[in-house]
Amino acid sequence: MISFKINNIPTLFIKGYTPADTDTIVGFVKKVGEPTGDSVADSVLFIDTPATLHTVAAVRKLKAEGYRVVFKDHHGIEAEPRNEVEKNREIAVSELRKLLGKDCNITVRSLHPACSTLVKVGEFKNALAIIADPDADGLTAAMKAAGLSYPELDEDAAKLDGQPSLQVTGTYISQLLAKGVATLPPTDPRNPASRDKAKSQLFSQWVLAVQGNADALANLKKGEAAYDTAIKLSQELAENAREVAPGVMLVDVMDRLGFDEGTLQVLLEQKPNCKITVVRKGIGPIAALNGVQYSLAVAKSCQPGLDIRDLLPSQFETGPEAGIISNVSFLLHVSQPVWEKQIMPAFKNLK
Ligand SMILES: [Mn+2]
Repeated sequence: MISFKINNIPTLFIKGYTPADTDTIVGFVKKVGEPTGDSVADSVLFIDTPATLHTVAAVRKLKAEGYRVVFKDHHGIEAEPRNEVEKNREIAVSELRKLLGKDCNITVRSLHPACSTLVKVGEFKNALAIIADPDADGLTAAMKAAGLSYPELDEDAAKLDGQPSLQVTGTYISQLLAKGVATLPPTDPRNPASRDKAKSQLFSQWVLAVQGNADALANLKKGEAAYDTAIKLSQELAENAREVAPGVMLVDVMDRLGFDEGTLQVLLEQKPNCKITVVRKGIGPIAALNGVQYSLAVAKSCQPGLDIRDLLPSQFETGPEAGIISNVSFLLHVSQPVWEKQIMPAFKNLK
């Protein structure tokens, strides 16, 4: 759990994925303050947090306690729901619209690549609390809502929330955040707090650096050196990539640590005829259960036009246990059995 004040507003970074997350959100807000009957001072902004049944439960509890909840997000489903997660997303979105009315603005990523574009600078500077997605998009959107911004923030946020190859292409300050995120310790199921602790430090340092704090900026620059080392390792790995199907470039990084996935992806995409990049790795939510995870991404030049979920059956189970995770059309993560039984044969059907 990551929380700190942004421009004096207590901000909690969390995904509402479990009943415990519901309790954490409600507990956080209640600890910050009791409702007073003032619609501004009682406002709790949810921003960039995907609508789930657990976020709905948190919103419902907060409303019942007398808080005003404003929900702004860009994880709406763009087409027909294709799996349980997407079906539940649609249910959760319609519940939130019913509960919140005009205080609910859930849109789609193609219209709002960054959630910062859903708020005006300082629109929630007198709010009680902010609940944000624990990533760079949630951070930048929460900052802008709280009244801390800079001219290029929206464009930076869209890049930070885009595919890995875009993430380090923003302004210098934005690059420092992207590079910091890229070199965070990986999610370790045996020590889940280690990544959160490092991320919390990075986020809070970055908020200070944006405000011109020299020490924070110096700390972020130290992180840049670690990133440079990661770039060199990525270059070595890219040299060992194999074309496993026409236009599909795979690199195995199972025993490698400290490389940068965004850079690796860019280097793979630069190989002749590359349509899809694949990284076979030992970290990630599927790898945490099965030991191995294949992370597939559509090369930038093939987007839009190629929906990577077309490699899957029309209805599919999703989640780490099912060995399939895909939230957007250009990214897909699968287990070793799904890779062998489903994905490899399906490459034949790629146009
Ligand atoms: Mn986002």
